[in-house]
Amino acid sequence: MVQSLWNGAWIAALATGAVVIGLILWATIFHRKRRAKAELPPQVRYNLPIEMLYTLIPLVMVSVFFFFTARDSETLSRVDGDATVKVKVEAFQWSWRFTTTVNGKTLKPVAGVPVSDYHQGPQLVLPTKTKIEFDLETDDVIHSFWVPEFLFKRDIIPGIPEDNPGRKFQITTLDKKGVYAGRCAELCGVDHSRMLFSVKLVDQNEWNQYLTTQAGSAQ
Ligand SMILES: [Cu+2]
Repeated sequence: MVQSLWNGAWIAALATGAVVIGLILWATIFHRKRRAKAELPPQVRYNLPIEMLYTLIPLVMVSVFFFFTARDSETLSRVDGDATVKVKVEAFQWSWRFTTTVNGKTLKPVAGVPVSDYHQGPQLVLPTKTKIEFDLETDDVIHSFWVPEFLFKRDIIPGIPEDNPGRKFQITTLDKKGVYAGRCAELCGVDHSRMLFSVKLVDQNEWNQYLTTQAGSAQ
């Protein structure tokens, strides 16, 4: 959905650019001054139809952009609340603390320190093909949770109460195993660029194994 919104926005922008550049070229080539005469061509002023046209066309274009963006962001921010895996993400200057709850059982939190390689940062392990709910919280300033491969990013604002839906999002489309780089996407202080983490997506077998190893250390 994010990819097609992105593609659609680019196609619309390129089409708009082509029309604008086309009009500029048309005006400069076919309406240039041909002879060295001082007289002005006929001036178009207070022409109601033309003024309406160049008010309405941008309005229609903006409305179309707005419609698709609003429709998709509405779908993307939907949270059902019934996810079996819930992750509490706590951002702080300058790393992350992840606390995973599976079927109501909370695992030991994973916390990190500022690093220069995301492999060294805190690692959040999650199962593929599962509905996962994230709850974002910050201890200090504004941060932003971003895993580029997920095509999703959300700002974490201090002081937002837990029942505010803006803190939460859910993902159901994580289906490819692997280790994905994550970072903070909001300039948050001197070590902002070292606020790195990783998300490891595992299949159901590995996930069960992971839960077994975590069981001993569960709170
Ligand atoms: Cu940050």
